[in-house]
Amino acid sequence: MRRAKHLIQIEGRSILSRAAGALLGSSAEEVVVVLAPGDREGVSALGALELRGVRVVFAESPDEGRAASVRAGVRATAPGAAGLLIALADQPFLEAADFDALIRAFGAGAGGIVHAAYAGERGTPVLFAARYREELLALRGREGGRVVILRHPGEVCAVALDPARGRDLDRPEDLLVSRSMQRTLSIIKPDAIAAGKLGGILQHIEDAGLRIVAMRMLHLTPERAQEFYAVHRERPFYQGLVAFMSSGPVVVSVLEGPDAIAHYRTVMGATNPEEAEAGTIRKLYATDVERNACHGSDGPETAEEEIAFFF
Ligand code: IDP
Ligand code: MG
Repeated sequence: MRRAKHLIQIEGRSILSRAAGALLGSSAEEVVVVLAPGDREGVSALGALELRGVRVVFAESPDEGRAASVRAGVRATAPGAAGLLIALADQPFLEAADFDALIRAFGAGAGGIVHAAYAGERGTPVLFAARYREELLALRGREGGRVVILRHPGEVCAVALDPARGRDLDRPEDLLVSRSMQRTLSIIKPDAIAAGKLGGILQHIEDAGLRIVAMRMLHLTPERAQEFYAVHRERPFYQGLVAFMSSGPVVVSVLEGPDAIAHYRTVMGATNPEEAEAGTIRKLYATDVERNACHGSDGPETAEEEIAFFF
């Protein structure tokens, strides 16, 4: 099954959760996320953000297009709000400071509609004064906030943001980057092997679309484990980690696939299983932050080094 776009992961977080998290960190008074009706995966991707105050509502009609999402979001905001900032999940590189720049310009009276501009071109997010609430609620079909912007040229003000942070995932170059074929190193750690989870984890890896192109079971000596984790030499957990990694057999493998390095990190979940998303290997099989079932390379250079370490 193809994952919906807002669940695409970057550095271990869905783009939805990245965007909502950045908004939560901004000076916006409330953050409302609009999902398609019944999008339970979207809800679970938000995870702890809901506890921190992000509110989830569902679009009014799944097939109508953008207007139904705008209406649901606007309706869910407090009627007393001075302004409504509309942002998209597929701009996952924007930061709280970017949203704050729009909010500050709006607060300073720059205009009734404040939009982001990238290298002089109008873009999202867009902040509408509360007086446009009814016009936003009147949008239909594929109409978005643009329609309202075009109606009020005299009210519009641009705030320049860094185009690198404003890029969205629709651009071909972003898709190209995220689709490139890669290899990554996987280690199934001693805790998982001892618990009889090797088969389950390998199945999980294959089900995630990663191809196992090389594989070996071996027992790391403490010296080899030290060498493998040398980057963590100064960390307080280093000695324990080395003892754990050399405590029993491991299975090392090379995984191949589109965007394999980041994809496998996503499939594994966060280092600490308590923070790992539901359905990830670490959530399912890890015991704690040390005995966390698996290893995956964290970048192209480390992948190359780590593959050469074993193969
Ligand atoms: P990663 O495996 O997700 O890349 P790293 O930060 O590179 O995480 O840490 C390497 C390994 O060291 C982890 O997978 C885990 O086994 C162990 N580790 C990381 N942080 C801690 C900690 O705080 N306590 C104990 N062990 C840790
Ligand atoms: Mg690491």
